[in-house]
Order: sequence, then structure tokens, then C-alpha cells
Amino acid sequence: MTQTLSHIDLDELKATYERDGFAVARGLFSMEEVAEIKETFEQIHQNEFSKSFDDGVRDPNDPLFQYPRVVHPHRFNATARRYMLHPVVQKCLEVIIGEEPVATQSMYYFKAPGARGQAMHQDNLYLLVDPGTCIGAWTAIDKVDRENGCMMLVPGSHRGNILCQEDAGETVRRETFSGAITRIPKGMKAVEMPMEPGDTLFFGGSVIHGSGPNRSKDRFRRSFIGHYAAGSLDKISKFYLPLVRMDGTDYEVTSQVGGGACGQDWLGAVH
Ligand SMILES: O=C(O)CCC(=O)C(=O)O
Repeated sequence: MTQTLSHIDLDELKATYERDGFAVARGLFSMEEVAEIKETFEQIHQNEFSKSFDDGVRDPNDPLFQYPRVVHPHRFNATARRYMLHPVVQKCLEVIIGEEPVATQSMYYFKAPGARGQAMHQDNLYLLVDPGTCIGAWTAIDKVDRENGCMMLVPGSHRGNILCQEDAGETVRRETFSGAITRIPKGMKAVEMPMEPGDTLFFGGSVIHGSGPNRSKDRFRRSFIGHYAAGSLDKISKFYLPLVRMDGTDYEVTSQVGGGACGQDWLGAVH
């Protein structure tokens, strides 16, 4: 490892992750790095818009039509790939999962003012990592809070199973772009996760999480997201192949039947 993490208490990060299913590494990325990520995706938005992800939004007035998600940018952009494989993320993942991670996905959400959020879900329903689960590393590019739709997570939900989803219904669809939702089990409650630019939230693939709409008039809620798994996995949904080792080389494993892009209407197999 080339980089030490003197500003992050890795033991505390791991202990919090194990207790709640998620933990934040505050200030993991510098302001220069945050600016580089932001600039990279402004360029992608301006010059390579056709590479944005099609979430099926067709209303030209919808902020998600104007600023769609970018999914798997590491497959066409070297800077996105470099940040997905960044040594500070690798170090945190190694400590949290206790073995060599592999990258499964990168994403960028602009979440422009007025954009809908993403309904509550568990990532491993989509990634279908087996054995084990996936783990997200969600880096705030802007200051995020309730108003612009910060992440919301259910502490302790990582100890439960992957739950069946339900059709999201009209009310949830008005506030999120998702067609399906995972209901929060009785006795559990989601907490909001306000973050500063450069903070990275690590969360396990069974943790129920999502986000509300961006209710602000003029504040984007941009985030760069990597998803990972322990390198000893056997299978993953085809959508995520080829995986990428942290040294940048491709890594093929067997593909699962089903799964797919997180947030799409997959109600599939529960295991
Ligand atoms: O950024 C969001 O609103 C949701 C992101 C998410 O659910 C994920 O990365 O798994």
C-alpha cells in the first residue's frame, strides 16, 4: 500500500461498520480530488452524454432526464477508473472486509435540484454477490443533507436477510425513480447521513438504504460511488462483469441468473 491513512481511525471505522452495517470515513478524499471528480463528470455530461444510463425517464422537464446517472464510467473514463481503484478506498475496504477487494461497479449521481431519490433497497439483491455480499463506497462531492437528499440507512439491517421487494406504488414513485421498494422491518428505523465533500460512506450489501428527493432550489447532490466485493467471490450478476482487481486488471467469475442495475425494477430471487 502506497498511502497511509493517518487522518482516519481504521479500527473505529471497522467497529462502526460491524455494529451498524455502515460507517463514514470523514475527509477520505482531499478537496483537490473532489474537484477532479466533479470536473471529470461535468465533462462526461457535456461531451459524452450518450454514455449516461437510461433509467427510462422520458419527460424533458424531469431533472433526471437532464442529469441522468452515469453507470460504470470506469469502462470508458480513465479518471473514474482511477478513483474506483483509489488506494485510500482499497485500504478502508481491506480493513473492513479483511481480504483483498475487487471492484464491481462505479457510478455518479448528479441529483440535480428537484431530482427524485432512490427508494429503500438492499444492493445485493441486484449484485447477487455469492458467497458474501457487496460493499458500497459512496463519496460526497457536494455537502449533503436532508434538503438535497442525503443517504438514509437502517442501522442493524445488515444482520437480516435480503428481503423481497414490493411495487413502489405511486406515492414512492413521485419521490424516487425506483419501481420497487424494500420495506423497513418493524422496530427498525432509517437514519439520515449528512456528509461533507470528500467524506466516504461504506455500507454493506444487506443494509437497507435509499435517499429522498433533492428539495433544494439550487444545490446539486453529486456523489461518486464504487461497489466492491471480497475477491474470493464465486458469482455475481452478469451486469457487473468483468470485475476489476484493485491493480486494474479484469477479473471474470461465473455470472448469476438475474440481478442487474441497482434501482431498476428487479423483484427477483431472494437467497
Ligand atoms: O445515492 C443515492 O441516492 C443512492 C445510492 C445507492 O443506493 C447505492 O449506491 O447503492
